[in-house]
Amino acid sequence: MASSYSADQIQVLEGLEPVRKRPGMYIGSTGPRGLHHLVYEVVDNSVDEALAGYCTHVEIDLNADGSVTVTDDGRGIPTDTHPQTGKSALETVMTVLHAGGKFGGGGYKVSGGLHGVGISVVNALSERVEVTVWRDNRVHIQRFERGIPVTELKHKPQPSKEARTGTSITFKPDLEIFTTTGIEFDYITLAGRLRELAYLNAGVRITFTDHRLELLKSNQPKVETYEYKGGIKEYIAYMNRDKQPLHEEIIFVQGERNHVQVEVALQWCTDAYTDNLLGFANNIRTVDGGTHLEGLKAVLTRTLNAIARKRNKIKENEPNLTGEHVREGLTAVISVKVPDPEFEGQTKTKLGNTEVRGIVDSLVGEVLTEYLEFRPPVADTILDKAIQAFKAAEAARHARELVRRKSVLESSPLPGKLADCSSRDASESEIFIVEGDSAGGSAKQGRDRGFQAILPLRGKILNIEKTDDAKIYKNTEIQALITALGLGVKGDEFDASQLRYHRICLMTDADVDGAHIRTLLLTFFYRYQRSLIEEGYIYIACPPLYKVERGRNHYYCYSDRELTNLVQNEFPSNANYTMQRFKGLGEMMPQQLWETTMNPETRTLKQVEIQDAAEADRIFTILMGDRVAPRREFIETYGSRLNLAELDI
Ligand code: 0RA
Repeated sequence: MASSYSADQIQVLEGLEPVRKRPGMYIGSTGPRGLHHLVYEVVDNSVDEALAGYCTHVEIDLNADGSVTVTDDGRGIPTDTHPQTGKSALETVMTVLHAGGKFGGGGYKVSGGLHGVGISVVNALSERVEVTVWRDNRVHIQRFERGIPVTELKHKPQPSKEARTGTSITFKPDLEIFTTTGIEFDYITLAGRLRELAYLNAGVRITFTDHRLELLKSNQPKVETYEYKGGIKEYIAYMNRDKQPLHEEIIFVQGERNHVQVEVALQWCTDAYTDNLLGFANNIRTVDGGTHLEGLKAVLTRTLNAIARKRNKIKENEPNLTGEHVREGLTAVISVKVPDPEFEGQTKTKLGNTEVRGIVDSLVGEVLTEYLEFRPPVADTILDKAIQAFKAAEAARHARELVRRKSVLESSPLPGKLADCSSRDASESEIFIVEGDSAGGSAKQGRDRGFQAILPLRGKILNIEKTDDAKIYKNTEIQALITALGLGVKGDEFDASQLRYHRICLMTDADVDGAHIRTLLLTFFYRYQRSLIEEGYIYIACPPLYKVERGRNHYYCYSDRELTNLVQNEFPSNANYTMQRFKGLGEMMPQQLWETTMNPETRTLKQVEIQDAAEADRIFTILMGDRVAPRREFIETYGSRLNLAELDI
C-alpha cells in the first residue's frame, strides 16, 4: 500500500511539475493578478455547473488564515473510479492537467484565456487543498499538498437525511510560488469580478464573505450577495445609475444561432461623451475586443443610419453618421457563449471566431430594427443625440485643426515652459508633469537632463469630464500637455511611435490639492487617450512626506506608517531626532527631490493600470462628473475605507 502510494506521488508530481516550474504560463503571473486567477478558476467551475442548470448558489469565503473556500450546490464532482487512471474522478480532476474538460458535459465549457486552465493548476500552486463533495447521500473528502494527494478519498454517510449535493474546495495559495506583492486577496477586485459573473449569468446567486476583517477588529465578517434576475440588463442599469438615460427602457436582444448564444443590452445617456462597450465571451471579459464587438458596432451603425434615412433625419445629399457618433453616450454589454472559443492576442482577451461577427450582426439587426420601428420617440432621441454629436465633432474639428497644425506631426514648437531632455530616444526618456512653477524649478535643477524632461503646469487643469472637445483644444495647459507628449488629437488611433517619452510621471504635492490635480490629469488621460494608460506609459511619482534627522543620519518616510515604524522600532526609545513634514514639492531642495523622487536608483514610481474598465468609467463619472448626489453618496459609502483621514476641506 505504502509503496504503491509513493509511486502515485511521483506520477502526480511529474504531471503537475510544469505548473510549479512555470506558473506564469498557466495563470499569467505570480503577482496579484495570478493570485486572483486561482479564485476565478475555482469559481468558474461552479458557474459552469450553474450554467448547465444544476447549481443555483455559489459561495466564496476569504478565510482568516489566507485560504479561500468556494462552495456550490451543484451535482458534486464525480467520485467514482475513472477508467483511464484507475483513480477517482475527483483525484483525476485535481491532479491531471486539463482533465476537467473530459468530465464536463460539453456545451459551453469556459475555456481559453487565463481561465479554464483546470482546477489541477490551482491544486499545484496551493500549499494545501481540501475538497469536499456531497453526492449519493455521502460526504467525500480528500486533501492535497502542492498538488500531491496526502489522504485518500474518504467517504462518510451524510449527517442528515436531506440529500445535499455539491462541491466545496478550500485552497491556500503557496507562498513559495507567489511574489510578496501577490499574497493578499483584494476584496474590491474579487467583489468586482464576482458581481460581474452574477450579471453575466442571470439567476445565479453568489455570496461573498470576507472573514479576514474579524482579525482586525471584533467586527462581523463582511458579506455581500449578488443575484441579478435581469442579467446584463441590470448590469447596464448599474453602470448608468449615475447618468441621465435618453430612454427609460434598456434595449435587450437575446438569441441563439448555430449554437452561439448572444445577449446584448443597450442604453444611451445624455451626459456622456464617449461610449462604454463591454464585451464578454464565455464569461471572460474580452478587453481587446473581437468579432462579437465588431459585429455589434457594424450593426449599430448600419441600423441607425437606415432608420435615420427612413425618418428623414438625414437628407439624401448628407453623409452617413459614423460609428463614433452613433455610439456617443452608449453603454452596451454584449455577452456571447461560443462552444469552441478562440482567444487571440498577447493576453488571450480577443475573441477570434469569425462566424460570431455575422451571427451578432444579423440577430441584433433584426431585433433592433423592429424595436426602434415600433418606438419612434426612442429612435428620434437616439438619432438626435448622434446628429448632435456629428455637429459637435464638426465644431471641434476647427479647434482641433489648430492643435493638429501645431502638433509634432508638423513639427510645431514645443511649449515654452517645457524643459526638454537631450535624449531623442523615447524609450529611455521620461517627463515629469509637475504641479506649480516653484516645484517645477526644483525639478528642473534636480533632474538628470539627459533623459528627464519637466513640464510645470499652472494650477488645476480643466476637468475634461465636464467639457466638450472644442473647449479642451482651446485650453493652453492641455495644449501644452498634448504637444509636449507628442500626442495626436482625441479619437485618432494611438500611435506610440509619436510619443516623446515612454514614462509619463505625474508629480504632485502629497496633499488634497495634489491629489485633485493628479485625478484631473488621470481623467484627462483616461478620456482623451486611454491607450496611454492601457499600455503602461503613465506613472505616479511618490515624493516623501517626512524627513527625519538623527545625529548625522537622515531618513525619508513616504507614509505615516513608515514614520511610526522608524521612530518606534528603529530608534532607541529616548532617541533625539528632528522631523520635517514636507507640505509641498516646492519645499524640497533640488538635490532632495532628485534623491527621493526622481533618481531611478532610489525612487518609487507607481505604474497606473486599469483593472476594470467598466468600474473605472463609472467612478470617473461619479467623482469628476457634474452631478453632486452620486459623488456625495460615494464618499459617504467609501470615505472611511479610502485614506481620507487627512481631508482638510
Ligand atoms: C463533471 C461532471 C459532473 C460535475 C462536475 C464536473 C462538477 C465539477 C465541479 C467543480 C466545482 N464544482 C463542480 N460541480 C460539478 C457531474 C456528472 C454527473 O453527476 O453526472
